[in-house]
Amino acid sequence: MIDASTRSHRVSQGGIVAGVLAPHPPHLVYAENPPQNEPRAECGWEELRWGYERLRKSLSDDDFDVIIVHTPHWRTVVGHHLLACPQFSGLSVDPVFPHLFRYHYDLKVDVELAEAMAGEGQSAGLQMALMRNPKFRVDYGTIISCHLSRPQWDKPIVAISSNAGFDYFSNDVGQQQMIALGHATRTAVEKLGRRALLLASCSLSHRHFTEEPALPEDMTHEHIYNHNQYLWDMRMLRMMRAGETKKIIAEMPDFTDQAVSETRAGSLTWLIAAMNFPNHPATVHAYGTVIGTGNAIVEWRMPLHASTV
Ligand code: 2X7
Ligand code: FE2
Repeated sequence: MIDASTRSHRVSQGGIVAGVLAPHPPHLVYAENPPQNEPRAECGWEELRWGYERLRKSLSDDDFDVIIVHTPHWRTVVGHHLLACPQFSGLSVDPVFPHLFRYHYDLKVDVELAEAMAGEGQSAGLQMALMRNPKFRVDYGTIISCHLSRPQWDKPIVAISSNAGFDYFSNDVGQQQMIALGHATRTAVEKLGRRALLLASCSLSHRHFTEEPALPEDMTHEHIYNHNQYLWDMRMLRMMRAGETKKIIAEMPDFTDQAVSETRAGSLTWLIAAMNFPNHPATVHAYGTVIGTGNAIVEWRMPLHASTV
């Protein structure tokens, strides 16, 4: 039994405050019309956007120092890379949807934490690298998850690339690496006493349409395109709501293949391992499709941080 004084002691020591499955369809930023994004939209994808709104409300009382995000759209062939300059700014354009996402970003990085994570990863036998080029263009997976979770951009971030181990070896090998990276992340956070919000920037099932409607936000075209993949998404969400994260990890290689899922990038496995396989229920803030892909916004509040500070 952990009493209140133990809890606040642990909070002041730092740790993972919450972990979130925080998908990054550029359409969601497009439909929000923030000043940083050039294209303008009328509306669209409300279920998911309102889900992100619920997430932001849920997080608003949390006192976290840093956001750590694992992104599928910064692909690295050799090792796991981390942003490691104090600041990055520039224009991020989605290569597939340049008419929806042209976003002017200006973000700060917790370099000390990035270095500590790289050190812990290396000690665990992983190949790690630090991105020291301040002109490096930050990918849209990082920017969109961070923007939708915390549009104020008032917290430093650490962004982690997705290594191609899943493709070069197998889902099982890729997953083992992501579990090691998750543990290394948690160790670094705790050693430095940071209070961290973790984001796994990925969708679930990934079957999508092949022709875009003339008006991208015309919701009459938006739906699931494959029932089997939808059933897989529902199975994953059921396990999340039941606190069965070990079962999720066990089934992840099959889910990844059969639902052609973006979990192939490793983000969700990393998140679950970093939280040390929680067995309490997650909150599903929303599920919806974007160009037919399945996307869920899911929050695991870590119990030690649930009602403290
Ligand atoms: O990168 C993406 C994605 N993961 C899901 C939906 C739509 C576009 O881009
Ligand atoms: Fe994606």
